[in-house]
Amino acid sequence: MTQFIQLLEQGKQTIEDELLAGLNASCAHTSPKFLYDALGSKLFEAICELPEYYPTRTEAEIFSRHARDIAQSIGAGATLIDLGAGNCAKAARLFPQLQPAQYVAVDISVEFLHEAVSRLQHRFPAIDMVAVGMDFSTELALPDSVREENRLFFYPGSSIGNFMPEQALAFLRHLKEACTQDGYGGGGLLIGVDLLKDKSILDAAYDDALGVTASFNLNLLLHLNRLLDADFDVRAWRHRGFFNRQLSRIEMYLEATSKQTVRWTGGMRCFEQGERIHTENSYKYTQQDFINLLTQAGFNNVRFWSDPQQWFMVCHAQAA
Ligand code: AVI
Repeated sequence: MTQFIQLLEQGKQTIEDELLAGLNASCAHTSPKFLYDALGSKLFEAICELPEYYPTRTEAEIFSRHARDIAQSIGAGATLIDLGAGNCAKAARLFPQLQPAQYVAVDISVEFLHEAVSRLQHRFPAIDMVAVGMDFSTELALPDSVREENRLFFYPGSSIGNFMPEQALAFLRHLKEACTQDGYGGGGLLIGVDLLKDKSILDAAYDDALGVTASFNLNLLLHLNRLLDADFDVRAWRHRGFFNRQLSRIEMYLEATSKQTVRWTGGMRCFEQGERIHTENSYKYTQQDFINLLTQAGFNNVRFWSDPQQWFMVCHAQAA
């Protein structure tokens, strides 16, 4: 029977403190995790369907083209831990080839996982399943019912790109430790990584013609209004998303289109016309730079698969 477990959720005060520290900083900023309220998650799903947003379909092509090879590299009987599982669709496509012994779906709230994991358990009754609600970017202590043998962390979609490189390294190190804790070996990491490419392709992917990415970014203001009881006027802001070559990253901002004062619980800030809130980075790696990062984090025997244009790669790295 599937287990559903919610671990400690961040308290309202912690969330407010984090947001206010960012909004009051000289260069205002917010963590990308605040882009994903219920509407933000739907808008992100829509982004994944856009012609300009190549990562989702390119990664899916790599998985379907190389499924056998990837499954062989991993071996059967893994404890498949899906970080940011959402609708669980990406992991589910691997089940027939991979034949995991246990599937662990992890997302920020176990509520998001209920329907998807229940449906999946029905389709694959022989696989033991656990759904866990936790913020895995800050904490990786999994419940006792998660098997310690042969842990394979699955982190697709190039979400690793949303960490600063030093945070990405620290996160990868944590994953490596979580694979090998208590002397268990045999585990590893299966990860999707977006690769460095032409600026024009990257710019279009994060500033699409339909304006879906703009809506995704602007929706953050509605989320902030709810979280902070703030009065951001969405119409007084615009989306900016572009590739910064020097830092090898997409930068997303919300830019004030006029001078304005925004009020929130216990404070306010005056934004000048053109002043920005930095809402997301999305780092783009070269194959070699990312493999080096995995090695620095303690992983070894890295194998990778890419598409013919080399726009994206999927890596399997061993922990032991
Ligand atoms: C979730 N993450 C990998 C996406 C990315 O490409 O960095 C988020 C995103 N932001 C704008 N478009 C997509």
